Amino acid sequence: SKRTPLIAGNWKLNLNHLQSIAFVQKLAWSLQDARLDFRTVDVAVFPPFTDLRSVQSLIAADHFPILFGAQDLSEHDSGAYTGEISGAFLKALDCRFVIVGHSERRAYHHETDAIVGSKAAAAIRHGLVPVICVGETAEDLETRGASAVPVEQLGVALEGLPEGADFVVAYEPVWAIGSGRAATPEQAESVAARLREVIEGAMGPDAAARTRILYGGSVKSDNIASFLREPDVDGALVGGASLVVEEFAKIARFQS
Ligand code: G2H
Repeated sequence: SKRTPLIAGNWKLNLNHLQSIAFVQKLAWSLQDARLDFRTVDVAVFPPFTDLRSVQSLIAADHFPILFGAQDLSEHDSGAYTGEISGAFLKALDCRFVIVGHSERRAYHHETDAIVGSKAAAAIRHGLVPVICVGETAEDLETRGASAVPVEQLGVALEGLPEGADFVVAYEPVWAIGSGRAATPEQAESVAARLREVIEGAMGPDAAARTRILYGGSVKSDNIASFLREPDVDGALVGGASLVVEEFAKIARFQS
């Protein structure tokens, strides 16, 4: 595809700020030793908020070609919202990306499609690239098929985005997350292709051609290449396997 693949490591609630420095350093060295051509793939990590400053400093000091982002943001820009982190704060830390609407936040923090849409809009407002997560549960899959819920979720999330907005979509079937049971490449492709149509309908053909759609859910070094061979899958959002340096480095090197 004409789109540069994106390999994104979602650390979730793992690695404190000290561990994050050692991890990113080892990852960068491993990728440099392997002579990864960073012009052919974007590699990004998504640490907890409290790690971002350390990761930013390390990457800037050593000129590591690794991108980073946060796992969530507030839909608000400032004010009396105890415990929240705004897009402006993330931008000030040089975050490129921010994940919005991960299924764990939808499930445990009651984030609705509308909230996820507001968060995506907040990200854009602050010059961040939202990684908009969508995906069906096992029950959705049984009752409505694979694509109905992700299509609905993405439709709502795109409603508030301005024309020309730069965003990424991550298709993560909930039944495949952390379960060791990844979707097949064919399943991922069929939903990704539908999501690309949703992007085209909402944002136009240029956006549809340009926007990266990732697959997420039990991605590992031994299945990554099969997903990336699909025409509408442009990368992966990786959880568990992103926490082991050599494994994540292998995933980033899926082309070699
Ligand atoms: C899905 C994925 C990363 P895992 O949540 O976002 O996690 O790779 O552990 O299934």
